[in-house]
Amino acid sequence: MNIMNVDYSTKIPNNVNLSEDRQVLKALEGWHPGYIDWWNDMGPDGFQQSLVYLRTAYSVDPRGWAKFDYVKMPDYRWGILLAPQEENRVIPFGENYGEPAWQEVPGEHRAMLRRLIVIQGDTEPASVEQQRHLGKTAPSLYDLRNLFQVNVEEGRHLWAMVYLLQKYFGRDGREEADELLRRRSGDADSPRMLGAFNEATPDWLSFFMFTYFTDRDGKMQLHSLAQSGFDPLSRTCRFMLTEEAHHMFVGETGISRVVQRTCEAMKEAGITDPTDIAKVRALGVIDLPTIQKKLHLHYSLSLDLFGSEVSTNAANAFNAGIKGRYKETQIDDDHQLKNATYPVLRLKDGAIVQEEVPALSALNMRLRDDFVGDANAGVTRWNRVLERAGLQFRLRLPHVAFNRRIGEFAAIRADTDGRPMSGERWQADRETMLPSADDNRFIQSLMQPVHAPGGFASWIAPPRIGIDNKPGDFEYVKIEA
Ligand code: BYC
Repeated sequence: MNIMNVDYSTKIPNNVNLSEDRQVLKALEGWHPGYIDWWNDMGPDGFQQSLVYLRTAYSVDPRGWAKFDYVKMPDYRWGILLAPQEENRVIPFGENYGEPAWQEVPGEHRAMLRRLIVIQGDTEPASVEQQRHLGKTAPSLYDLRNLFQVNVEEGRHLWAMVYLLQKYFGRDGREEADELLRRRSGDADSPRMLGAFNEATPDWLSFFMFTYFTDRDGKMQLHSLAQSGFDPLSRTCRFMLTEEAHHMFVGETGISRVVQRTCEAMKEAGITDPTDIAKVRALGVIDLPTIQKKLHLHYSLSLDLFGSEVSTNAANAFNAGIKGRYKETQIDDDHQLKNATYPVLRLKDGAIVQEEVPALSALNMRLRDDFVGDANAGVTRWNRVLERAGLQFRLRLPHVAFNRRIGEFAAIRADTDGRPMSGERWQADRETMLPSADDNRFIQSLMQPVHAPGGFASWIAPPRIGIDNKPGDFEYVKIEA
């Protein structure tokens, strides 16, 4: 079989020769009904019989890997796709730097590897659960289709991790695969593993912020795991990144279209003061300060996903050759961090100070810094929309100490500029920094579905180009199939 093309003859499409790997095929086929049950219970609420114009991966060739067609979501071909194996690949960092990459799990690192794969796997179904009610309030068929595209691909990413667990981790891998279908986002007894994946995604502005910021954490983490010396994990993550790009596109263009619509409506009504919230809201668009508050929330939740700034777990994973740095192979150093240091923001006597620490222990911080740089690029593009509209208002990322629950700053309250503040001040000012109940009620009031082809809700501009170059009035979802 050509590794580039996917074998669709087995129940589970794949490019890993499953038809000759009977044991793993059997295990995956055994897991499949539970997955479909989970999809029916916790996947998109409604629309399961609608025809959705979705892309499906049919190859892992970067020059052409997906095809678009109408599919009912439960019939989506969730497959197992790994990027082609690189010949003579070596472990690109850590204590085993330069040795041949592992094709089997190295015994001494088994527990650590399994934990990272389980954490990665846990986030994928969690996001589908968080977004399951959004279909009911989609602002257009275009957006509805994008939501479902993201959802089915997160489902595929779960399959990707489950394949690794079932193929390489025997019985405990199978148990972990079952647990991934058992935990539920936000459940009091059996929550998802990481904080941000237990938060609600109650409206479409949250969805766009989530796909912009939280999926971008996914991008950074997947890049680090794509460097792994455990080759099957590396190849899996490399292909997942191909799909991930669209998810962040949905977020970035989603926010951009919301900002654009607000600017247009303000201009038409002759409103120049963005803080004149009541007047702006009366136009049926989301005022800019509320967009900024949503940004504060989702950015700070996403920062928590990087773990503690100083972490021995991260150092151990790097030393072991299991989890590298963002773009590891492009970094010009010893790839072992023997004598290197890295600047970390820390809390000392209630103040935020910068401190040089051994680079090995600062890998979470470093990845978070890479994330901040990457996230800033989109903010700059949103601000161009504001600039073109002639408004002074600018969106910005808050300080990394703002609203944190993990790491150095979990112990303090700080404002959006990183100035420590008392608990009372925080309570008093909270609603100026984070969405208030009133803000959320207003956003909810705008969440009315628009199902006419080519139609868009009052609060969001149409996209500049359609998916797969389709025209503006294309029926991306045939709701009554
Ligand atoms: N919430 O040394 P520490 C995505 C735990 S998103 C709860 O600080 P470490 C996606 C930690 O487990 C990407 N607990 O950090 C996006 C540890 O517990 P134990 C998902 C947390 O170990 C959108 C303890 O605190 N992928 O793909 O370096 C849609 C001390 O840990 C949290 C990954 O995250 C938290 N936020 O962990 C769909 C990659 N942070 O072991 C998908 C895999 C830390 O002491 N995961 N803890 O019991 C990892 O690389 C690492 O586990 C972490 C940081 C990045 C989470």
